[in-house]
Amino acid sequence: MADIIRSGNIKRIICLCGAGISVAAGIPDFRTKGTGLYDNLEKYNLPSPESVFDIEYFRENPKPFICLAKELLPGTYKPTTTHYFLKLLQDKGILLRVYTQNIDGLEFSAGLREDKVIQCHGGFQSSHCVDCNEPQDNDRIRADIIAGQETICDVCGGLCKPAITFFGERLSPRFYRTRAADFTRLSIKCCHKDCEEETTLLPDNSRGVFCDKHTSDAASLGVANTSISPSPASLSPGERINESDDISCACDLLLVLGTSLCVAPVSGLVDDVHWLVPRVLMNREAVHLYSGDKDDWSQWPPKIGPDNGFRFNCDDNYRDVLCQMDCDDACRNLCALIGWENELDELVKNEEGSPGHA
Ligand code: CNA
Repeated sequence: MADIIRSGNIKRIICLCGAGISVAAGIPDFRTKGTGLYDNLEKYNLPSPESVFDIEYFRENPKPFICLAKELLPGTYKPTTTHYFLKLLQDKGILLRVYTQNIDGLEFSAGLREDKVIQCHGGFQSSHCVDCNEPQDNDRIRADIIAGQETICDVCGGLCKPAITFFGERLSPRFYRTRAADFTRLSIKCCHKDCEEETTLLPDNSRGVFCDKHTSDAASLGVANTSISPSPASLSPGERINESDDISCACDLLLVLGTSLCVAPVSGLVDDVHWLVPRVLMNREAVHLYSGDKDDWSQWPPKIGPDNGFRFNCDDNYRDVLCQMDCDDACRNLCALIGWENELDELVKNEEGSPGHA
């Protein structure tokens, strides 16, 4: 991996991150036994640990979430070596995007630009009422969280919360838009009749895709009548696309760091990259493993489904790499092999204690 990065052939890295990258900062992850946040919530007798992020449960009992939110409020923790590794990739101009499931905002504390980061599960940057959706004063919410009390909406009396995505809530439109652009890209024309705009298609062929201008028309369109070929809407799942079609890929390396990949749809991003893109997992445990033999590799794109996953131990593995260790060590080792260790050290040293960090 170090060799191909050093060669300069890698230009658009996507990093997919989870709670593990912030563990060294002192923020426990969710599922590590004995130290995870779920364990710390035991006193609330939650029906299941995930209930803390369940919107229906929150309406009944917001206290566990408020307790957790207090723990994770931005400004309390410092970024880790892994966060600075992401910054280094940005500085080198080879970072396409960071998809983080974390809500702690440490990517920004490390200096990553807003356009480079997708906070898949939202964050604390804004707040709203869960009933009437009225935007709320963030400082007020923050003060209430610190005081351990809920915030009541002035307009309708409903409960308010930061813009963190709960189970049962849709991820942001920005997540879906950026995913479509960053992952496997097939150059096709928009499905709208007479539109010549280029647009994107995800690898499962699951839906017709329209250019930005026509996305909102999608529901009302008779796409089957389009004269433009190939029309993704007319392809059945798994149908082979003409080999002469220009298949280009926005991402050329996927790094997956510190996540159990248990939460969809983010977990599915691993299988969204083009099948020739190398994938590296830097994690304490091997996760999201391929577990069957039902893939039909004669078809392109391969179907997205339970048969996907990392193929570390499979004979036919040609692109998946497992670095089973703490991600700070994995990032440092990789930097050492590439020859970037001093630059990483500089970043960690210079940024430490800079404004905004606790
Ligand atoms: P998770 O399910 O708790 O998994 C964490 C993974 O990281 C596990 O596989 C661990 O083995 C691994 N791990 C732990 N420490 C390290 C380390 N130092 N180096 C490498 N690997 C390590 O967390 P996910 O992110 O996969 O789950 C998604 C949830 C967790 C998201 O919705 C987050 O919002 C939520 N979460 C966020 C934070 C945060 O913002 N920092 C903290 C805890 C949970």
